Amino acid sequence: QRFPVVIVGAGPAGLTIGNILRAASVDCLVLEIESREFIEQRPRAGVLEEWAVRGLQQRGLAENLLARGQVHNECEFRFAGQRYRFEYAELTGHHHFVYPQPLLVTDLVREYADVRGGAIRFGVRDVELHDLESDRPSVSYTDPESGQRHIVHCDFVAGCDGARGVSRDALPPGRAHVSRYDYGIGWLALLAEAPPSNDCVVFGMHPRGFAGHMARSPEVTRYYLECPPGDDPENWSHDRVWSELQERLGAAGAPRLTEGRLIEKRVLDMHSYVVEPMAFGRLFLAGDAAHLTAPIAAKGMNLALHDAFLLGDAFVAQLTRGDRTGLYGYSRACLGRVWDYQEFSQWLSEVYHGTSSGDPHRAGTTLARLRRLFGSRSAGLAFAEQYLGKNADY
Ligand code: RFL
Repeated sequence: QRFPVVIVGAGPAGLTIGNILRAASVDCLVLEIESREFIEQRPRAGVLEEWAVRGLQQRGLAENLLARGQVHNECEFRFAGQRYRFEYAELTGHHHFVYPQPLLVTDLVREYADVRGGAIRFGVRDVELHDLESDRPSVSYTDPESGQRHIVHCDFVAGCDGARGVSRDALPPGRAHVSRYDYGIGWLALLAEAPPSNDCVVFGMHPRGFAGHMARSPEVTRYYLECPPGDDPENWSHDRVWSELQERLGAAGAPRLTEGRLIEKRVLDMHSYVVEPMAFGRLFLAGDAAHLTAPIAAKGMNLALHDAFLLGDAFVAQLTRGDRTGLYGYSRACLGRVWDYQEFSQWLSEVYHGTSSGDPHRAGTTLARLRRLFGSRSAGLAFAEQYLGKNADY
């Protein structure tokens, strides 16, 4: 079997690249370890930056998103018992979109496999990458039904298999550097079968710990509660979750949260990593496979899409016109935005977690930072620019 490009992983990054290639009539094969049903339901991100949506739209991938996604213009900070609205759209003219990741993945798979005729294998096992430094790389996998081993020869491999994939391990230690940052903080990530309790995102900075409220749909709301890293979700009963949320997100004039059944409850240890460079021989990494951003600033899926636009276009330029410049510059072009978002996540982490650090000095500087956000237009603008994401013309 031979395909010009093999894409490992059918997440937002891999599927976007696949769609870009198919639109240019370049053949590719996507290999995914999970089933189609599983990836279409896996709950995760929801906040998309405007430039990312525009990038999808320009590639014919945003029809449902634009019809059904919500536009978000402001967010709310709650601290010291008060509510503070941050109207970032009014300040900048830009907004966010909220569209759950499983819906985006569903749209991308349908377009890739059912409309653009892209090849995809679900449920594959033991994916291995071979001869990446040669001009005849290949990828092998075990077929789930026959149990047979297949080898696919290709020109390029796109490693889009997320944080727990195998592509990153194919980079020899001497040829790539992985830098890591551990926040030393855990978040209990929750999905509640309950309508949102506010008309925008809420960030609660409380001495008991950070809490977050993010609408996902009219019926489902995502909540976060700061907790010790490595905490057991079983330590968090239904009653404990809701009483902590009510307390940490409580503020003068704020209605009580609408409670509901918890349909997801998992502890995320806040950590990040960056692989440099994001390429090795014929392998190009994209999305979480190359860089993990703790969900503090809701940037991961946006970065995955940014990489995918650049890599998809670069493959098309190379394979249809022999133009190598996109692939040569790919890693450097991605890493600027990656580091920018890593820095913003660290800055925001201090805002979220400073008041609960137990250190009165950190709590004092955090509150000063928050007051500055609302007292100074230029501080507000600087925050809004990072929060909304770097604008890019695609
Ligand atoms: P994905 O989505 O993890 O997709 C990788 C795919 O590869 C498959 N796979 C393999 N396939 C073949 N062979 C192997 N050996 C494989 N190993 C794995 C996997 O099954 C999967 O289908 O990576 P991608 O495409 O890079 O996309 C990254 C985003 O999914 C991720 O950054 C975001 O979900 C992060 N994130 C958020 N990002 C945002 O931009 N905004 C948000 O609001 C936001 N909220 C979140 C988040 C991540 C969260 N979790 C669970 C860490 C909220 C949460 C709770």
